[in-house]
Amino acid sequence: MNASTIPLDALNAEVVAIFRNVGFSAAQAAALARGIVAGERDGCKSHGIYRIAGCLRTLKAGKVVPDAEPVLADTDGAIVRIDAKGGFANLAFVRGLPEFVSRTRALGMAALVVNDCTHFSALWPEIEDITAHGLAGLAMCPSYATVAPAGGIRPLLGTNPFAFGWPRRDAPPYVFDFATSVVARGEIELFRRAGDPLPDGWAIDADGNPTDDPDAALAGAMLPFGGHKGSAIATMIELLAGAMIGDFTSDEALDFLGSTAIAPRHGELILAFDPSRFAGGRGDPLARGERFIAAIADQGARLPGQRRHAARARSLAHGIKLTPAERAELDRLRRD
Ligand code: NDP
Ligand code: PYC
Repeated sequence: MNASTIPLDALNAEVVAIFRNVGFSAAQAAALARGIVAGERDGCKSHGIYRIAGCLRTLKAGKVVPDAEPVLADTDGAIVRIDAKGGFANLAFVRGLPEFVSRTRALGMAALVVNDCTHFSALWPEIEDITAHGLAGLAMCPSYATVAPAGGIRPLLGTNPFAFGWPRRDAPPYVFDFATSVVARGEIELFRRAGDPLPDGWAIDADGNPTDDPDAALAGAMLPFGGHKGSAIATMIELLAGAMIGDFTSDEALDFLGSTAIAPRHGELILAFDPSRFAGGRGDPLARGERFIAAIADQGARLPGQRRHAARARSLAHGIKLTPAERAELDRLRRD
């Protein structure tokens, strides 16, 4: 069978129907589908429809609240806090965004703290929602313990994603978004599904020996990117987006869930900055950013996000390509 193509809105309707079928509220289902379809649209398969089955397993295990209504805390100052009430982070972010943007404009910078959320998503959709308002943003969260600290052999850190966005006037925003492990765990799971060996340097087995076997890697530990440097950034995320915001660190999240087969539960920390307020009249920060970004591209180097935006343009023009296995999985999930 050949790959099939599906328009974005048709895929969105299918994904919403899958979540509604098993009891997610309309608001939760819409927010989940938006993230998953964005992943497929932008060629980010590790956080696209492949994640739906994990969301449904999380529901079956009783570890996510399918009709949670996030609650915005009554705070003032720079910290906007939203309690996801055990639902997925996606809807909590949507609900917290307007107050977060308005507080950032009023104060020059603000933080959105999301507590008690279940989280499986890529962070770039949230970052793009911030840059769309002309603001710069940083987002981070723990995950569950699957990564050994540099020099160690046992999982302790999560794959802890870290994302940054800078707004641009006449181009898509500069956005990077990466796991602080060598790759996202979802990527290793896709290698296992395909029966392919892992590249060197991604993981160690349960005895601490380097391995290219996805099963041994998933039973052992993944490695941080950049050795001690990635390990330190992942630790910073545990401290800021775990301990500091009163939510689970990755080892606590794994203890709570008892499994990496379902989506992790923890919090998330998102920071936003108003560049014009920071510049304080000392030049136009977006124009200066533009000069710097152009100097990168002038060397022939590609910008982070460039591959995603090219994939997005193709998807918007021609629809989203699904492999036969992906098409079959969607059909199976709709019947379940
Ligand atoms: P990748 O290594 O695929 O990409 C990381 C970033 O680097 C992207 O912004 C990418 O841009 C950019 N990039 C890649 N190659 C180049 C290059 N040659 N030159 C310039 N920039 C480049 O991502 P990961 O596997 O580390 O993470 C994938 C996703 O997994 C992320 O979206 C992350 O949020 C998510 N994740 C979520 C977790 C969670 O707990 N919720 C946990 C871990 C990861 P581009 O996209 O354009 O290729
Ligand atoms: O791909 O590492 C990952 C991941 C963990 C939780 C969500 N995504």
